[in-house]
Amino acid sequence: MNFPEDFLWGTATASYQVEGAVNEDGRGPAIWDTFSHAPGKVYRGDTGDLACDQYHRLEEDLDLMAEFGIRAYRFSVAWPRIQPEGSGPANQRGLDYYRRLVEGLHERWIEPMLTLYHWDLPQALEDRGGWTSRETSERFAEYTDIVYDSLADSVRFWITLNEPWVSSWLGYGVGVHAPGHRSTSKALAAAHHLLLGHGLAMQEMRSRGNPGGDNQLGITLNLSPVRPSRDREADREAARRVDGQANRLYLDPILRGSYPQDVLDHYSSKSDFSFVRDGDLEIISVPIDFLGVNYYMRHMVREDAAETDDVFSSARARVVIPHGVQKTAMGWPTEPEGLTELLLRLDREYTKLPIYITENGCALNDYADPEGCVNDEERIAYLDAHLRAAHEAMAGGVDLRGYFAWSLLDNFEWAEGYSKRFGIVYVDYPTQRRVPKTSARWYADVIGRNGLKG
Ligand code: IFM
Repeated sequence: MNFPEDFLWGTATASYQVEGAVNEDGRGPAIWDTFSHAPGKVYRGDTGDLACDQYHRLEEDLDLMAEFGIRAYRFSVAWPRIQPEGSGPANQRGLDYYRRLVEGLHERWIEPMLTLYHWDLPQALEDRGGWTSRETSERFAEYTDIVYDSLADSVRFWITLNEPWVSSWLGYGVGVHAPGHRSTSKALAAAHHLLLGHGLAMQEMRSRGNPGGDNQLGITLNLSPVRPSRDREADREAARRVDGQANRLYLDPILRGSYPQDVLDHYSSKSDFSFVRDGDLEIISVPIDFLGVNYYMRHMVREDAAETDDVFSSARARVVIPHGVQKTAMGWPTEPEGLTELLLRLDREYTKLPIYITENGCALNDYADPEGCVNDEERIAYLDAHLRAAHEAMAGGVDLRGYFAWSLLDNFEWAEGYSKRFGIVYVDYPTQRRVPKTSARWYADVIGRNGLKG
C-alpha cells in the first residue's frame, strides 16, 4: 500500500508539552504554568516545568528523528518566549531558540511545520480577558508578525492555531484545561476570538509576501464524525448539535465565511453574539493553503438534557462509548474508519484544499521491560489501521499530503499530566532518557518503504 512520492511523514509535539525551561531566557508565564500549579487541576499535580526538557535536549531529539528517517517535525512556538507579557517587542533569546530548532531540522533534512499557538497563552493576556477579549486576537496577529518576520524564510508550513475547539470549550466552557473557566458564553466568545485571531494572523502573514518562495499557511482543527447512539429523532438531533459545536462552528466560518445558523440558534440563550462584528467573517474566511486535521475518535452521542460537567452538556447531549469497541488509555474509542469518513466528508462538503493529518496517535500504558525495551504492538496496530483508513480516503479523491504521528515523545498530556503516554519514543522521566518504542522502528520502516506492507 503505497503513498505518493512526496508524502510528508512526520511526528508532532507542542511547546508546553515538551520544552520545560519555563523560566529561562526571558520566557514569561503562560496560562498553563498558572493552571498546572493550582492545586487539583492536573493529575498528581504534574506541571510542564521540566516536561521532556527538550529546550536543553534539542540536539538529542533532532538526532532521534533523523535516526528514524522522520521527514517532517511539527512543533509549536511558545508565545511567552517571544513576548513574555503577550505584547511589545520580541524577546530575541526566544526567537533564537526556534531559529536553532529550525536550522537543526534543516541540517537533518527534516521539514519544519510550525504552529503559532498550541495553548500556551501569555498569562498577562489572560489577566485582561484572554480569548474572551478581542484584544487577544489583535495581539495574536502582532505576535504572528514577529515570528513570521523571523522565520518565514526557512519554515514552509505555518499553522495559526491548534484545535481551537479545545481552547474554547475545554479552557473556557468546562474548565478542565487552562485557564479553567466554566461558562458557555465565554466558550462562544473565545471560539470567535480564536477564529478572528486566526484570520488576522493569516492577513498579517499574507501581507509579508512569500519569503520562503512556497510558504503554505493553514490551521489545524480537531474533528470527529458524530453519530446518534440510537435510531431516534432525539438522538439524531443531539448528534447534529454536537457536530455543530465540535466541527461546524469552526469549519463553516473558515471555509464558508458564515457561522452555522442552527448553532447560533441553539446557543442564543447563552450569548447574543454581539462580539461578532461586521467584517469579522471576511477576515476569518481569508483563504488558507491547507487544512490540518487532528483525528483521534468518533463521537457516538445521545440526547441528555441534564446539566453536567460533560463538554457536550451545553449541546444537550452526552457521549456513549459503543459496546465492544477497543479503547486507548485515554478511554477514547479506537475507530480508524472514522478517519476515512471524516476526510471524505471534508472533501465532499467543505474543501478540495490539500489536507495534512497533523496529529493522530494513541495513549497506551507503555513500560520498559527488564531488557529496557518498550514493546507497543497495540500502537503499531493503531497507527497502521489509521494509515490504511487515510489511504482509503485518498483513493476516494481526498488530497491528503502528509501524516504526523502524535507524538514524537511521551509528554505532558495536559490535565492528565505525565500519566498518559502518546510517544513513539518512551521518556523515562526521572532520568529523561529517551527509549524508542517498537512503534518508532515500525514507523521508520513505513517511511522507508513509503507505505504499508500488504
Ligand atoms: O496532547 C494533545 C495535543 O496537545 C493536542 N491534540 C490531542 C493530543 C492528545 O490529547
